[in-house]
Amino acid sequence: MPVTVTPTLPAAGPAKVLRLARRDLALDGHELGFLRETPAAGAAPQALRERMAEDGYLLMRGLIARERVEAARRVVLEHLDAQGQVDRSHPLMDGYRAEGAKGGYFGGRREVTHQPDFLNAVESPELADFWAAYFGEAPVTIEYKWLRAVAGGDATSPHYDVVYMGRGTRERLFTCWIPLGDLTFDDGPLALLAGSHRLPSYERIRQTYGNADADRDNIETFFSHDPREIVQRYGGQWQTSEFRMGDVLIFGMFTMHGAVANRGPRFRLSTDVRWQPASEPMDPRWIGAEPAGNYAWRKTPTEPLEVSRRKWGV
Ligand SMILES: O=C(O)CCC(=O)C(=O)O
Repeated sequence: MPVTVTPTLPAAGPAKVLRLARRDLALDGHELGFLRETPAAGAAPQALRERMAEDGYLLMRGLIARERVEAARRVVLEHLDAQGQVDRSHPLMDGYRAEGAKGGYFGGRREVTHQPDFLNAVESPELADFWAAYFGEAPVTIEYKWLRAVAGGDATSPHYDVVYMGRGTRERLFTCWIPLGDLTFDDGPLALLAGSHRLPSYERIRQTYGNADADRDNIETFFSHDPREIVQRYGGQWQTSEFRMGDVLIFGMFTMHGAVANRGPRFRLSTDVRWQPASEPMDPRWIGAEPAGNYAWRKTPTEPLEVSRRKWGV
């Protein structure tokens, strides 16, 4: 029997339908609802830790100064523009795609991610202060930055981050998903599966898939391409939101997440940056100026998802 989490209910009116990974879901508060917000100002660290334990995420509105995020957005758009990917019949900062533009994954591309204006946002004092308070000790951020310019096409399928970066601390490493633009639902925001980090119905998934390692096991790394299949079998609720620059969505390594498809004409720009206590072990694959990253993953044919799931019995 799937265990449910407290559903978040939508405003009255017809439900919008969003494409999450490869499945259309109604944003009606059943399989898909709204992320719960946490005020960025004034929350006590203990209350934040409790909410993280309960929800598996914190949606912090306006945590980073908007101007910093705008400057980081400009860095990324200038890079895309130099590649001819931006439709310059609109202002650059509007981020419209040129015809045929595919966007791209720019993780680890230091000529973009280590521009001062980019680092000023993703390693901002606001974030450093937040993490120092949250951990109650000095924080550190992983030097490698994940960066995406998402055009149309398939959106990120559901997964746990731990399969990519689980060789250091697993319990005190957190992802900050930072939209580098104001995002409507049509721009393709992130979605999280509330409950996947703690519901007993997910225990076997955490014990099997959650102990997989992209490099050691060379698995596909996604858990499913179908968000409905997961909630129907295991419970919980997908949750998403629209975003403004400065908002940060924070979650742990065992919170299942994926993305809503970008159905608009603009790029969905976002970065994922990771923070942890400086005292805890770091995954060696991601540290230093030239990290190995997922060095073995996909170097040979990956194990198909169906095979992995059969082995795990989930
Ligand atoms: O932005 C996306 O589409 C995926 C991001 C993600 O998987 C992450 O932040 O770990």
